[in-house]
Amino acid sequence: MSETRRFTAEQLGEWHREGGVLLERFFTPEEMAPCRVDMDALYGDRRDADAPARDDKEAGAIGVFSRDQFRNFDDMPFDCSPALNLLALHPALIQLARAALGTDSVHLYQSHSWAKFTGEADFDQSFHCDFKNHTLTVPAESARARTINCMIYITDVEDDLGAIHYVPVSASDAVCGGERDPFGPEEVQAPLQAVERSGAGPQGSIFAYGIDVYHRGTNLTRPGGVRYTLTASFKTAGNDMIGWSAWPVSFMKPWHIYFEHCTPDQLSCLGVPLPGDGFWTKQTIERTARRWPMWESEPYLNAL
Ligand SMILES: O=C(O)CCC(=O)C(=O)O
Ligand SMILES: [Fe+2]
Repeated sequence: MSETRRFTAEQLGEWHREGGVLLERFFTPEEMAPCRVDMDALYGDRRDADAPARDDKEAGAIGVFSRDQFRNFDDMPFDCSPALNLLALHPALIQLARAALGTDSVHLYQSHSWAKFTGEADFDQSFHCDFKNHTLTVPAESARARTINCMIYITDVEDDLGAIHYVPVSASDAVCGGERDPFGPEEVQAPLQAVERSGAGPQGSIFAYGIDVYHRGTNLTRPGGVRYTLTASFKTAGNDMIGWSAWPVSFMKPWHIYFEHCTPDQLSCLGVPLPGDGFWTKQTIERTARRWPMWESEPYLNAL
């Protein structure tokens, strides 16, 4: 893959050291424009431009998770154009995941779109780590057994538009030592908040983090505000500790978009073996071609 790297060694070093890094303008405005159109098509009619910002907490209280924060949240694939559907499999993102995890063999295990509108909910959350719903164990220490979790900003994500807040690993270690409680106990909330950073960034940026990083969603307070994001989470292929989506479960969704538009490399991130893999025989290729008629089977046939 001859994709130009869109991240520096310093940024990758920060991700390894501190667990989270903001990669500003990773995607171009040209790449983002059709994704924004897709998000509007999927969620735009849910917006109430006149809704006042909600703040369900008492003054100074810590945020809480609530169901209404997730009202406009959906797992890939999406009923829209290929632009948003293929964003999580962009070659530059796959390259980032491979570099971070230190392996060529990565799988996309989670990708969801999420629309947040001012007033739809109080989006303030308490500090937590995402390993609660990505593994039954705990975050790994070795890079290869970790995950890289990317939040892609399809709109500008400014501080009054619900920017994620996070605590770099060195700062949270100073508060909690090596302790990581996925739910974030009450006694660490205020000290973590004192050292939190904002992940605010312009459209096309990525906040790349790990499941061991304390972070929280924040409220949208701008009148008529909207925040669109897409998640893309990668693991090393074969890391059975990590999970979220079993892609075939959503077989009624438009998977044909992927078979029509993805390269073999992109498909491999969904668990479709690469050309040359022992799975591919004349029969498996013929059956796959019948199932997905727009699939380009030639590279697979050529590698037999
Ligand atoms: O959307 C965000 O900014 C963060 C949300 C979050 O951390 C979560 O729901 O686990
Ligand atoms: Fe989270």
